[in-house]
Amino acid sequence: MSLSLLTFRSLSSLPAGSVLGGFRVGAGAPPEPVGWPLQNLSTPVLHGGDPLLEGWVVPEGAPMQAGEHEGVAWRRSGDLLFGVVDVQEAGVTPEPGRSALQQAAFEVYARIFRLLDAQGLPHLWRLWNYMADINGEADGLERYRQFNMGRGDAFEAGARSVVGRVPAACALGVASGPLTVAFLAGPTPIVPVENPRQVSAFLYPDRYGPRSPTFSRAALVHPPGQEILFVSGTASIVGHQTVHAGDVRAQTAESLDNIAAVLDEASAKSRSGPFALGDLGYRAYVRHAADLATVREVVAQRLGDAPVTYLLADVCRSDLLVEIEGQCVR
Ligand code: 3EB
Repeated sequence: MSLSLLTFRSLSSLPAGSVLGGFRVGAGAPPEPVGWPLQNLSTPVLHGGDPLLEGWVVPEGAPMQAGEHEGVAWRRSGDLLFGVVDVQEAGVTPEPGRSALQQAAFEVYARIFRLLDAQGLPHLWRLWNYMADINGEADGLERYRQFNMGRGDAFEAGARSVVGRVPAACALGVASGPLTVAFLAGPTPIVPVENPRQVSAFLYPDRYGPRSPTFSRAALVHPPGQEILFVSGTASIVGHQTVHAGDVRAQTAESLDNIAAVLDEASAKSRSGPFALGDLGYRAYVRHAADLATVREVVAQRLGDAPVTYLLADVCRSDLLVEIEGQCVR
């Protein structure tokens, strides 16, 4: 069995029988239901083809189970499971002291953990988190920080560690839509990778919010016979501080320096050999469409011909202008 990430031009061109789940990103109207878990992001693709259609696929004829569990749409092949859950904040009833987004984040993650426990696949490998108005303030706290509180509470309620062996992730803002979380899970723990240039996100000091974010800088995961490296969303942060505020060119270069440092650490832990910048496929999230040309110029210098999709999205600190993530599937 071998898992791969494919890019498609139209949803109908997907070999539906072999898709675990995937992503549709673009400015246009959301698609009709496709019969497999699809994370839809209503945000423009700035470069790389709008809409972006990506699917995690297994070989034709591989076993496939599917279901829905407390609103989590999932598909499973062997011991690999991909799921998507969307929650409208307006539809949740916050517990006293919790904001709607905090409650939504808690419920999303609590449902994911219950599903994974029921499936006997307890290990989250990679999370894709998107929400509206991520930098907006409500009830005196930035919404991203509210999300972190709900997520962290759910990890603890689900008996998961909030430090150390935590999944790779990204968390971005889009103009509108529900809190949407996609995930890939499996039977084995991740091998966590941190960045010596950065404080681990799960150890950020409380000036960045009451609960630290719950993610590793990268995760090595091992489907049967394979190794996949997921590099989490990576930004212009050194130590725990944003550097190069207001300078998108320098932020892009710093983000790539951070990814290079993460790849060095991942290479030391790899079963499949070292990782170079050119070995990965990337998504770059750009806050201001007008910065696209600058970001692309720096990326092209460093990444050469590696595939990069550019999306319009808000990064989770208001002074960050760009965030880049990637994966290498072997
Ligand atoms: C950072 O390094 C930038 O909250 O899941 C990157 C990746 C970021 C994941 C998350 C946040 C998350 O802190 C932000």
